[in-house]
Amino acid sequence: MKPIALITGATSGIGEATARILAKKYQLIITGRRAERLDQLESELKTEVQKLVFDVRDREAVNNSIEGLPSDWKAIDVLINNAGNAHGLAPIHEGNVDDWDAMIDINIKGLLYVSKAIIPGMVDRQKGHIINIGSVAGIEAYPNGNVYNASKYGVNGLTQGMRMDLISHNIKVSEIKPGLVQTEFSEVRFKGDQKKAEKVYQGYDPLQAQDIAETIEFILSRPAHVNIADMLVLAGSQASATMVNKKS
Ligand code: NDP
Ligand code: 8X3
Repeated sequence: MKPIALITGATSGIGEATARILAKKYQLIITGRRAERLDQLESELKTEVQKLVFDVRDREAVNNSIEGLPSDWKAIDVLINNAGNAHGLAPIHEGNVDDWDAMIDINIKGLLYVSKAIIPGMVDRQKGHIINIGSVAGIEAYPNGNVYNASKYGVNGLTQGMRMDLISHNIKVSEIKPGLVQTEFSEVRFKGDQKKAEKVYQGYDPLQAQDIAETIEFILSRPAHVNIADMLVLAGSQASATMVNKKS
């Protein structure tokens, strides 16, 4: 039987690409709010799949979904805490409080709710690997990024704390901090404004979801005595969160 990996945010971008890559070696629990996308993905994956439809902000739904897994799916070996987004890009004094709530509730509290539902089982089994998807935005603030930055700084802090708390239980905790990845991220940040979203990725070759998925695959493929604890993965033309060598 293959080991079991649960991926949050598998309906698009990094999470979806990760599901496609990990399907080679893992049974997968794929999660997200958009059920039809999970159905489509399941039909394309050549591995055993369980689909869980929940909003990571809904603690009861998270718990019920994970508790409701069939008994032979409960021993989750790998957790990819990927679900998350930026909502808005505005100076702090003009920020939309609903956007702030969304980013804190999804990127930090949602990650915690899912982790809380899964980590105790890993502790019981004395086995597991958690990979949190942070961001370059979690080590470098940038203008108008404020609350998104804070949410990813939070992921960075949580990753370090989780690693310390879980080290004695044989559970590895890693974080990947991607730079600019061309996914639905900017469409969500700009609330469906395609022109604004496309502009983010023009004039250079941004990272693709596949690049981060391959990084996840690499981290998971290391032997037991190695933990890739922290990886900053930038686009080739990117020097920092805000510095990109654009051709036009
Ligand atoms: P996408 O918008 O393509 O994917 C986001 C995923 O998160 C979707 O599957 C979405 O599923 C899920 N998600 C969002 N909100 C919720 C919610 N409330 N409950 C459950 N699932 C949710 O973006 P990316 O793939 O780029 O983003 C994935 C992660 O990578 C995020 O944590 C993001 O912050 C991080 N990241 C992205 C970078 C980039 O430049 N793209 C760079 C650095 C980090 P659904 O809508 O179906 O619920
Ligand atoms: C996403 C990357 O630079 O848009 O976390 O914040 S960035």
